[in-house]
Amino acid sequence: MSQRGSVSGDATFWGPDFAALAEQDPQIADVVVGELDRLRGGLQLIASENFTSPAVLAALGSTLSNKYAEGYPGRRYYGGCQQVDRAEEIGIARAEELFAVDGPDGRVAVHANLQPHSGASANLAAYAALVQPGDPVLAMSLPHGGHLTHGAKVSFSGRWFTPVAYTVRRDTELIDFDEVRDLALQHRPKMIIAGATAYPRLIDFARFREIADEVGAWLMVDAAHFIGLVAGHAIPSPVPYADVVTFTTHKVLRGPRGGMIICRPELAARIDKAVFPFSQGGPLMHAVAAKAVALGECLRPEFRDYAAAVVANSKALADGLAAEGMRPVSGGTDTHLALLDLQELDVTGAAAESRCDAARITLNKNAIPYDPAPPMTASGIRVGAAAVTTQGMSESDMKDVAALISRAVRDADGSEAGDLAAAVSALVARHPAYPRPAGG
Ligand code: DSN
Repeated sequence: MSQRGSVSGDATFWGPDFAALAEQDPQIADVVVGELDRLRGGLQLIASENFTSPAVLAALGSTLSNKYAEGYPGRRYYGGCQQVDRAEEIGIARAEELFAVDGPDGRVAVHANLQPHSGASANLAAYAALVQPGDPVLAMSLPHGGHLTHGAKVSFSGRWFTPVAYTVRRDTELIDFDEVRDLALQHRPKMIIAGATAYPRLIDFARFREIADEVGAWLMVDAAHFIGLVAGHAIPSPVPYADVVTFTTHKVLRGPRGGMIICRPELAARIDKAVFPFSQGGPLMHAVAAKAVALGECLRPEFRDYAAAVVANSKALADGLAAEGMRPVSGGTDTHLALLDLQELDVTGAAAESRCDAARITLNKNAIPYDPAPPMTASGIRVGAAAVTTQGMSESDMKDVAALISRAVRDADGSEAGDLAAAVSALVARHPAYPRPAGG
């Protein structure tokens, strides 16, 4: 088989050419190389990040970036969309195959929209499709792990709609379903949102569905964080319960930066119109093609192994950090991420983030439930296992990672940063991200 596999057409490929960038614009080439070095040389533990494959990156860097394609496959406002139509059709078919679920009466079909530019854009489109300005929307409080688009006053969601926030219980740090139901009965929301950015546990979608049905609300699941685990069959799917599922494609799912929506087929036209023309113009067809590539990767059996390994590594990391004196919020994790309370160590989340940064460990400060500290200081850190699992680390590596984080977090004067950075480099060298080709 040739290097180009079974690709038809002109054999002269024209795609990302790093040498051309280096020659034409050394300043930006230096940024690109610097970022690759950062990824290769450190530990990437931000729970919302991952390492995309070279195939995804090639689609992103392709000439599909040039094409205007307002509309949907076969119904565009521009000519010349034959090729981008194929990319979007392939991606939609893969998404529909990946996220359809088995119900009591056979496969439950879904509709997919690959055009949202981001998770926030996907959420805006879901609001636009299902609710009216001013409507009450019930979603998780941001400081308890929600998202800006779940009703924060600084976002469209808090300004144009009437947000009502549910929280987690103080004792268990789990979603308080008694409160969710009470708030739903009191405020009669038109939409309930399940999903979070810093909630380490499984979400009971059936319970959310019951409450939504009781008050006649739509159920939207913002699955951005965990959709990759759903795609890999590592955790239960929200699809049987939700009217609409929104997500990003770049977290555990391991695709390009972007958004997507899955919905029940009867909502397809509403969702599609809410994405284009209501809230977006031309889709980013290079990103749509890259999403198709990632969805193809998710359909392979090895993605299930990957998703299971992410959860195993995340649990091992949370356990390791607990053994080092950091308290996992809710007692642990069922997913790709853990939230750690550092109050016992008397170290703020902000200090921990910058101390880890000095040791080449990238993670983020994060509010914990009922956090006494302001968000830019925070009392916790959030860690995720998606990227380290992609680079081949295992549960035993997570013990080493936890020990390195612990030393870094306690390194108040920075005296250990050099030694720690060297230890991090040695660890990641055993599992290189974006490995250099043999002889390269
Ligand atoms: N900013 C993302 C995260 O880190 O969780 C959510 O949008």
